Amino acid sequence: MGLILCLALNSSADLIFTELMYNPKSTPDQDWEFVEVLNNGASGVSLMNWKLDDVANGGTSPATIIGTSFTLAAGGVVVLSSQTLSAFNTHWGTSLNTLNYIAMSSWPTLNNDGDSVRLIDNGDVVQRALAYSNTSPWPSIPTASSSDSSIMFKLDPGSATVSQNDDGANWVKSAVGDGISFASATSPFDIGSPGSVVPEPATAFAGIAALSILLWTCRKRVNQKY
Ligand SMILES: [Ca+2]
Ligand SMILES: [Ca+2]
Ligand SMILES: [Ca+2]
Repeated sequence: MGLILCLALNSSADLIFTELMYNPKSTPDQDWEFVEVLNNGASGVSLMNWKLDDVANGGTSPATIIGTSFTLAAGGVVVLSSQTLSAFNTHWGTSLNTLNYIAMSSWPTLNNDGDSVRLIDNGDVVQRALAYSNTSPWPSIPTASSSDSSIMFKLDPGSATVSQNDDGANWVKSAVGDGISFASATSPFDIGSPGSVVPEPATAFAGIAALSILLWTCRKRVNQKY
């Protein structure tokens, strides 16, 4: 029974990071940072007693225990931040969708010039580690106070691999108008898409193709009629 439970909790989880707000415009910087994680696997993953850290970095390596009962369903997305859910909701406003959210008791400050984020399970196994940078091939986000955007993984999360997730070229800076991102409700207006991931391109392309065929058929019928 114990073994089965361990396997259920600790078998390699297929998790990918889908968004990192490592350099928000709002201050203090680390208070408004967040990370978004997608369960890319076929079964739910319990995050009870997992940790989020930023590895050894500049002498600070806080390990934050996610001491809450939470199972991230297959295909589900969760946002982790140091804010209470209420404060996070107020900050991001009505554009925010219903959110899977975990308010962390402490937070591993995400360095603005690059860092590593790790998800460590309840058996101290690193289930996912991602090293990001603020320079090419990663989206350039300067360390100046003008920074305001998160970066998000731009490939179809449903079929993305971990190595694709690790490649900075597959990330893009969030921008209002990209179809998924929006500005926060409170000044100084951070930009991101907490809780939402990039739509599956295959679905979008299929939709566009279907619409094209429909329009072509309609036009043909109109032309035939007149
Ligand atoms: Ca930061
Ligand atoms: Ca750090
Ligand atoms: Ca997002």
